[in-house]
Amino acid sequence: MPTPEPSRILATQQDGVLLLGLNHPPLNTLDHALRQQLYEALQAAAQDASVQAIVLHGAGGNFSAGADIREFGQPRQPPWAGDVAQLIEASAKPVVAALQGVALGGGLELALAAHARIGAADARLGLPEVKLGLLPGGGGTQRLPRLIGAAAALPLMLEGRDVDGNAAQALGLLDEVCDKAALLDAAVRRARAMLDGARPSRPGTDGEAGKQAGLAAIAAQRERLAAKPHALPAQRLLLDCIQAALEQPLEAGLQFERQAFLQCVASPEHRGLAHAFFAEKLAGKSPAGQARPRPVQKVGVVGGGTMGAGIAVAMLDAGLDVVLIERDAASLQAGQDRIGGVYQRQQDKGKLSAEARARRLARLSAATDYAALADADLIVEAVFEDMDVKSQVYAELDRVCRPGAILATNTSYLDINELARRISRPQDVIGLHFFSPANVMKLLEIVVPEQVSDDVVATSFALARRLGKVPVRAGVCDGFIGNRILYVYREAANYMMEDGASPYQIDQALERFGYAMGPFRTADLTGGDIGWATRKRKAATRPPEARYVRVADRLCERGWFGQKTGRGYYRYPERGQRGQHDPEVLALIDEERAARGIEARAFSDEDIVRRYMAALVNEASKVLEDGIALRPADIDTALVNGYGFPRWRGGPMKYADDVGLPAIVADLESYAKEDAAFWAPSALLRRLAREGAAFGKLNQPQ
Ligand code: 3H9
Repeated sequence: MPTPEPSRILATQQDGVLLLGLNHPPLNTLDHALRQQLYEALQAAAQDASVQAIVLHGAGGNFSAGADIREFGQPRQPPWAGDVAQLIEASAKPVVAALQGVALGGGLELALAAHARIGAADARLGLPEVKLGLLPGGGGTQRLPRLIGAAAALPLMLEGRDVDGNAAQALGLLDEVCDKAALLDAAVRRARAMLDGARPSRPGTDGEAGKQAGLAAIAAQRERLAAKPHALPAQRLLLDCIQAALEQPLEAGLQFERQAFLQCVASPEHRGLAHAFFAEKLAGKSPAGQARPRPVQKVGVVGGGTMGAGIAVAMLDAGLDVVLIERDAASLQAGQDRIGGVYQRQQDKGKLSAEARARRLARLSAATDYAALADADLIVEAVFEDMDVKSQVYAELDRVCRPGAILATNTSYLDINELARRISRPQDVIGLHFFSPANVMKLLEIVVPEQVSDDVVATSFALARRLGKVPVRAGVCDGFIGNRILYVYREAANYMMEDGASPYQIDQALERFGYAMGPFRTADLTGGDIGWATRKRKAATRPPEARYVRVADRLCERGWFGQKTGRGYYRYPERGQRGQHDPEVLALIDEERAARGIEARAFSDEDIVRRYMAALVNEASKVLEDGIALRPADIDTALVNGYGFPRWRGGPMKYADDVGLPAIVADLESYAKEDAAFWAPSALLRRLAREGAAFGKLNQPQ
């Protein structure tokens, strides 16, 4: 016989107070069974004479992470979270919500309907729906503005930000903050105190001044969104809902919210964002099975350049101790200054207090002698991208580091297998590929060489979580997942430029598609010199038959490296200004076309996007075939978090599934008539298209 599912609601009584514990571990998501059982428990409590008041809490450390996102793809059954919330609000017996762990989305909306809220100081309260292309649909858009005022409620919902217990109390979201261990007792006490009918008043939107402040905040946000090419429908609808909260009675506002919520659920933006959410969860699971992470507290960073300094800041921010190593005193000082500079800028912008900065810097030490790494648990090498230079660093690490220390490299494309083979402990070597600025960018490629031991992989995933990064496992090859794919779609952009599209048109087409910046604008930002050096280094090994567009080299020969030199593909007459089109660049491209006998042809914006995406998806599919990425979700996660792919589209593999793989194959086949070596569809892509399958299928366990 199948074991019956445990009850979603745990009910106990204390002093005439009924404690209803949400019991759907680990996060008490509000799936249908939980909503149904809670609804029934509340109805029963209303009838039960022994119950004088109710405390709603979460069993197992969390209140609730909100609606079960997986249910949004399926027909949903009542009672809705909003129905449960209304029952709570209408209860003649006082209801107190006791919040600990996470109280997010629909979870917080239940609490907003209660007659009082009490929470632990470290609880996380928020309405993050917008991050999933949704808006709060359980009454949150109506009750939060009424509780704390529309002007304060608006940014919380529009940014999907969460706040801790103390901040929530300051906002008026919590009536009381207390110790986690004392939470339930305090909630029972408060519920009993409310038995005489005294309920906290809701200051909320009372008064004309509050209403006008709210309307002004809404108008300002509307203007801001109107200027954004890709504001989400959920963001606009959210503002409409908050306005309804200011202008309409609660019941009408709730109905308005319900319609807006259903519109969001049906939007492609929601599907894309939900896909990105689950792709990240999948990518973030260590592929090393049950292997236990090694403990990490002291980290060495070798190299204090931009990358090394950013990595050091990321580690310090996560509470780790850092030893910075450089080859001489001057370089060491420069590295320390870079780290100090990052914190100084954060402090100047008001993002970091002087005390927090001092606490972080107190965990930083610096040395020119590798002996300082003798007791480090993990070392990240971030020196110049050259096998010999890195090998010398690794030889030193091999000599001084304690057995069991993890030796990580931040290389972007060198052969980590080769690096590992050159030392006596290849099992401890792994790639941790950070993206610049390393303390800001979310993506961390965890590059897994042949001989690495499982617990080193497990440690790297655990470290990524601690750093607040989004990890993706990658195999060893030139460029790993992201840079390997980037190289190919950048080439597609170069080909289109040489064949007739201007870099400005290409950028514009891709920005309209959803990239924050097109490829040529991005090249100007990152600086043309780095790519130029790489191309020169690789020139000898480039297949002679491969097409090679020389425009970037020609720009670099003139010293036009992009923003930092004031010229690149664009002109930058003033620092920080958006680039202007440059007729000299267009003339230079014309010269290149003439030299190659290419007659410029017209590309529509749609042609540009199709070619760019076909090149991207085709290389991504080869990355899968080669086992460099384990699943399409890993590619989606990498491209969204490290390469500016629009998150609301879910990722390139999700995009390919949405367009349909046969259409992508047909495009590739037509382009292959021009250049078969570059455009021929990968075997995997052909097979999936033939079978009528989608990449999404490969995300499920086979
Ligand atoms: C909403 O509430 C709409 C309402 O307004 C309207 C109602 C009508 N649903 O992240 P973790 C899974 S919208 C389904 O590793 P952590 C997650 O996939 C919702 N599944 O834990 C993973 O599964 P698996 C608004 C969910 O401790 C497992 O739980 N709420 C949901 O690092 C563990 O997750 C949100 O947007 C969910 N809501 O972080 C909150 N949440 O093990 C979204 C998690 O199979 N969630 N899972 O891979 C989060 O931000 C984080 O999960 C959280 C915990 C911070 C809560």
